[in-house]
Amino acid sequence: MTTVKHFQFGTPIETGAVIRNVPAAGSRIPGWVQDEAQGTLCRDLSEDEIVYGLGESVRGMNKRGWIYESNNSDDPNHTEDKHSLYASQNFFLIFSRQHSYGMFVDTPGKVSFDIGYSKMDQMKISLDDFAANVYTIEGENPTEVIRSFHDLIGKSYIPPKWAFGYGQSRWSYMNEQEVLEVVRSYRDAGIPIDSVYLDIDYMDHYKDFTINNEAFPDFDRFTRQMKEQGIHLVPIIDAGVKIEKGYDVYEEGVEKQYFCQKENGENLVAAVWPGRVHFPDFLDEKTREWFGGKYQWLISQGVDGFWNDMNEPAIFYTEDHLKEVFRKIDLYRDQNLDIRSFFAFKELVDKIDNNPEDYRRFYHHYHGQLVRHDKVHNLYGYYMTMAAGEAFRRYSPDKRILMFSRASYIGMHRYGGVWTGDNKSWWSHLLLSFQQMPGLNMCGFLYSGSDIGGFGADCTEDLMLRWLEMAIMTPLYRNHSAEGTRRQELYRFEHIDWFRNLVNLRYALIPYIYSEFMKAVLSGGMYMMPLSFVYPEDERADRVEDQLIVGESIMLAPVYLQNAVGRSVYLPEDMKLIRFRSCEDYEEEILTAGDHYIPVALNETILFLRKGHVLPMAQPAQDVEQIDYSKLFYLTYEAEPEDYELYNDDGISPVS
Ligand code: MIG
Repeated sequence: MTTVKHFQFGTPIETGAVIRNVPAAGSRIPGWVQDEAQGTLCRDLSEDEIVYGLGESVRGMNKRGWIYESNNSDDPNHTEDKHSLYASQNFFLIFSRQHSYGMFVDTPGKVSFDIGYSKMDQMKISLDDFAANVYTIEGENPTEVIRSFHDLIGKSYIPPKWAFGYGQSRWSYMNEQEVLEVVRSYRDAGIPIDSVYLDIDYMDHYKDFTINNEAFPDFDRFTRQMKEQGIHLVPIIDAGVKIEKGYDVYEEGVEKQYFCQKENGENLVAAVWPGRVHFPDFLDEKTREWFGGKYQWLISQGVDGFWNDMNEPAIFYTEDHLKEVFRKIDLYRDQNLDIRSFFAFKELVDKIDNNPEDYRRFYHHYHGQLVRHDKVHNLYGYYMTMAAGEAFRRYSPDKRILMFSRASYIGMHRYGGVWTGDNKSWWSHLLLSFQQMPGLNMCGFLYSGSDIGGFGADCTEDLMLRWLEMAIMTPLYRNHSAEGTRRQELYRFEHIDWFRNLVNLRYALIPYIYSEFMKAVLSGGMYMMPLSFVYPEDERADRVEDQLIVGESIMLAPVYLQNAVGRSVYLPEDMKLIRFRSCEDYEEEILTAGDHYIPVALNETILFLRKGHVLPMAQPAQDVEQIDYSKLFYLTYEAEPEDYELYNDDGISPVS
């Protein structure tokens, strides 16, 4: 049994995140000290309370000890000192062995969550505007609370099944030949693959919904040719629309007033990849319908997956701000630049991108009102993805389309998944991306994952191996990297057989991964969760930061340190260790509850099978469609294969 309550204070701006009507029970939240003048909510935290959630934020699974700020930011340096990443997922769960308490602070503006930063035993939520819909959920255990929350916000987006296969991405594969070479190299190496991602250079001068015809002379034919080889091409879509005479998307947008305007009614001129752009006003229904319809142009050419980028939105500069900067720089021209003035001078250019002032320069048409962008900033990526999601329902009612986004807010989880953006090829980010998964799941984003191998910086072979092992059950399984970094397609490394075995193992696990993912979505539950969700009575379990439960049968405990040849693992109960070198070459060993040091060589993946549970597995296949469900085999630990309830479907038809 859970108790869901709704409180409303101030005049909150609607977000659309909550789909179930819970009448507001007043404006004072029991158990919290509310200070309207300060715009804060405070509550003490007892020593045994753990705070989970807040989506893809920095630091560990237990969020205590830092300030997290919901302010969607295009910041590619995900270091511990940051407060905001790309998403605002304002749900957290306070867990103790006695009770679980969830809270969703539903407001589209800036919110900060000081979780034991100012005072170690206190939590303080601050809102820029003291107006919000707040939902609290009390229950006996975390699983119940999460189900109740997901019931409130609606089920997670479901991708096509092929989107659980391996994806290869790079900024950018420049043309048809490069894509063909990637596919051929994977096939030659015998490494399974289902998708190749097209980054910004597939477009003509970074114009959304165009194709560079020199690089891809017959895109329609090419996508279909790829499809015949079992490969889905997944193009990127950016938020900004290039300002260019004769470009239809730009001209239609200007004519029909689909773009965000400034106070004086002119369209805002900002800049991203193509130079000057306008931002579609995704908060306006008519703009969504129009922009969403544009995806259809690519769908009609055989595309069945997209990723939405730069939708915080990222801003290099606005024209107005740029002018100001030039004017100000000039004031320094004849000065003797000393310590203060030099840095002030330097900052003028350094702080030009994603500048807070720029987010106050433009407006949205939202529910019949003009709303300044900063008040609804965190909804922009959500509504862009909603535009696509609504269009997919219109134009592709019989077929699921892959969609994931960089910026997000709770509510977007019904239209697409997320990836965690521009991480780095760092060991610390391998661990970070593991720890981000349960927070994302709690907030409803079940289809998610990180750039495997790391986006920025140079990837090494051992890091790539460990990352693929860590992510072996992560729904989105995509290797992506930035321009200028070391190439990290798997066939470029030395031990191709290790990579082949590893990705084969991923494919062998897809029946389980898909089954558990779908069951979690359909029941409103979690797919990847902290140990305390399964062992709430175990006081060691809730302090474990580097192990997760995936579905009903498996515990993961990846190796995440450079040069480590094993790791310590805590078992809350007896478990069966399965050590895979390949799908055929594996060993099973029963381990008793407690602490163990487990050696794990670079080419090994370890899984822990829970007692009384089953792990269904398939023979490896070169792509998801070829997985043969008639040849499943089962690893068991004090259970029979029949004890496992396998969910399966055609992987394409929409499921409601
Ligand atoms: O910041 O399109 O996060 O995945 O490769 C660069 C180029 C813009 C950011 C995305 C990244 C993508 C890149 N984009």
